[in-house]
Formats: sequence, structure tokens, C-alpha cells
Amino acid sequence: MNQAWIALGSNIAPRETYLQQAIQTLSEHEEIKLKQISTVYETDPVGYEDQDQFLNMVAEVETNLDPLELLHICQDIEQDLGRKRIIRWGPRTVDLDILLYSNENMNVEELILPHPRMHERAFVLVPLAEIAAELPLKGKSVQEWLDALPTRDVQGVRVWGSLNI
Ligand code: GSY
Repeated sequence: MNQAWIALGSNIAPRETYLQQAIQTLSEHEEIKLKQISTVYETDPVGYEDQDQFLNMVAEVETNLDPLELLHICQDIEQDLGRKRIIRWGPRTVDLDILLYSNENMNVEELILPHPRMHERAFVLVPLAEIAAELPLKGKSVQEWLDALPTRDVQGVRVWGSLNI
């Protein structure tokens, strides 16, 4: 079995429902075992800032699917939940990004592992540290990367609540 961590985010209403449905679909897949989910956080938009606040969370799964098979399932969930990307870094119904897949290092057109920007994003590191603080990532632990972020970035990530799974 491989362990994978997936970041989820939504900033189009109903945000919680999109996250809930994405997690539900992952958990019902016969090749995926949902192990843990983080708290849901409300987060200030990063990158393109003139958009609504996100709800973000992280899930840990176990699977025998290979990384690209898992990616395609995540993309199917995004499609099914109606993601429309009109602005490149703009609003989205739900986004599922594979952060880590066991100790896999991979760089193909479709997928880079570990996720190339995860170590600099508070909206990823705060929920990930909640469920996997000691996980190794690019020579440090997740918690060490989080501790190295500017306070301002971390303040942009606030506990919102929990999903009823
Ligand atoms: O792939 C991440 C999408 N995204 C987000 C996000 O999920 N949360 C926050 N807070 N900002 C973001 N900017 C982008 S792009």
C-alpha cells in the first residue's frame, strides 16, 4: 500500500458541500482507503488575491493505484463537481492536488511529486501539519517548513470547522 496526501480547496459556494462531496467520493472508491482528514480552514487567497476566501483541508489516503491513476481520479472528481477555471489562478468549485505519494519523486508533464509549491503555502502546511507534522519533505519535516513561514502567511489560515464524514 502507498500513502498519499491530497490537498483540497474550494472558494465557490457551497464550499463545504464541495469539500464534503469530494471526500465522500474519494472514500467510496474501491481502490482508495481514507485514513485521516484535517480540520477545515478558511484561508486568504494566495496568488491571485482578488477572489473570495477558500476553505482548505488535507486528506491522507492509502492506495495501490499509481500516482497518475490517483491523479486522474482527483481530476474526475473536480470535473464532476463542475470546476470551471476561467481565470488561471482564480476561483474554483473544488481543487484536489496530490501533495505527496509515499517517497515518490516524479516530474512528468501531468504531475510533480512532491508538489513543487507545497512547502511555501500556509493553506497546505497548516492542515498537513495537523495530521502529519513529522512527515519528511525536501530535507525537513512538515512542521519545520510551517515554522519557517512568515507569521502573516500563517495568520491567513484560520480554523473554520470539521466535516461530518
Ligand atoms: O491549488 C490551490 C488553489 N489556490 C488556493 C487555495 O486553495 N487556497 C488559498 N488560500 N489560495 C489559493 N490560491 C490558489 S491558486
